[in-house]
Amino acid sequence: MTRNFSDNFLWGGATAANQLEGAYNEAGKGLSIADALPGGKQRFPLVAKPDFDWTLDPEKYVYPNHQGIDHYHRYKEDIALFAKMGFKCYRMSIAWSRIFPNGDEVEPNEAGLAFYDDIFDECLKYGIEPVVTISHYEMPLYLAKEYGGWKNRKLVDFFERYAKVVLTRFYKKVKYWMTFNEINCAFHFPIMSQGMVPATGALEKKNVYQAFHHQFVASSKAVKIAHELNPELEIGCMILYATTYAYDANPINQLATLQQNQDFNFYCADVQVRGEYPAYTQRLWKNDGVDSIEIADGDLELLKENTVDYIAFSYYMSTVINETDSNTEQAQGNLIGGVKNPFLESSDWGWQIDPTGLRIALNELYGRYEKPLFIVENGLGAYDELDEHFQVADDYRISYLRSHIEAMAEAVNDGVDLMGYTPWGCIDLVSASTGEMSKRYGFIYVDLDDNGKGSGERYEKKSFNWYKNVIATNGKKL
Ligand code: BGP
Repeated sequence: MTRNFSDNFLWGGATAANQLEGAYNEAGKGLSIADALPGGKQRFPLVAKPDFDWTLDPEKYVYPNHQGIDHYHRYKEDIALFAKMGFKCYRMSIAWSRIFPNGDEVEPNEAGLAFYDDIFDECLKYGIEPVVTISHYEMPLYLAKEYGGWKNRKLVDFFERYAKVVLTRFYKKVKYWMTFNEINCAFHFPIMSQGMVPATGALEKKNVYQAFHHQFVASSKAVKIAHELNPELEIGCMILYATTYAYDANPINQLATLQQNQDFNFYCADVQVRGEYPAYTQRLWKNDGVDSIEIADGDLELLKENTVDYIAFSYYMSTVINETDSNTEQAQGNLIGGVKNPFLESSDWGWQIDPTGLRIALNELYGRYEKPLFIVENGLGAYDELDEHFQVADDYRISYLRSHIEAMAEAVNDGVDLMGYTPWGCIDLVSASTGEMSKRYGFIYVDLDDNGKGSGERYEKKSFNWYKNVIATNGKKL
């Protein structure tokens, strides 16, 4: 028996404010942490240095997030293109620093709110359902610099105020929400989602676990606000999921794989979905040399009473664990690496391509939580070439997406409740890990290079029509 994707399946695409809006200092917007990240492959090595203190140095570096793809001024054209593809939904994020420029103000910036009103109206005009991430790697820079990021409990109050403002303002226009993008990525790189760098304690695990706790509490507060506004609102957690294989049948590698799954893939979702810290928490903290963290009175009740409605996740690749042989070849990855898998091909950036891993991920997540799942990021970062006819023959992208959608369909046949699919970077945008424009994911080509030079014009790639057809046939014609 072949099942179909549900009739209301949410086909769409995904972006994040800091990677496409630009206009980084317009209409009262404050700087976000993303505005302080230099462009190029040096991005993460630079910000991981012990002396990185968020100081901008425009003489030395380019800051591609300042300009993004100028979506702030061109959003009508961009959303019209999404509509042309037949998007049912559009996953995007609100830039916190547009609403609260420093993060600790009492009153929001009306110009920022008005901008998102316009964006949502534009989407709704075409029948596109907005799916909104409240915080996607773009907390106000001031909160990172002056308060030391999420290890500081004060952030809970600032986030609560921000979440309350945006939920209250937009809940009649936006039904689907997520709190923190890839919350678990902080295990590897606390700068993006916790706003902490080595100079402010990012290397001390206790700070990372403390920051996670504050984010869990903040997330639950947002869930509470949303459900009080309207119980029909759906608000999810969002994790980075990397299907994890043991290198071989050696029980040592099998155990390490089980623990890697608990520690990286499940820890945050366990708290946000089940409402309590999982049984392996003490083992995990102890492995990282942490005895305890501060938990305020009422926190655990709040977590228990305000769990998420669905699990959103990003899936780009799988990873392999080998504890018994340190000489195995290493792979690159989406903030995580691991051992190279001899059975898989890799992208131009060394991320291992594994559609079957997506079917496994869907089954693992659904088996564990039995809550609806939403794939809110997936896709292939590749070098594209615009030819003299302004066309891009991105057959490699079509083939990547086709194989992943096939895997999704199989997972639906397996019984998984899947709400939707929003491939990452549906329009080319600035890469999160390297700040490059040349790492492209989109169905729409944007004529800008790594230095932000180019016409900025938009062109439909070959994958544009392909995806349009996928949506029109509800995933039947791939
Ligand atoms: C995820 C992030 C996105 C996005 C994507 C692709 O980790 O949530 O913001 O950028 O990965 O990564 P990159 O841009 O580094 O290729």
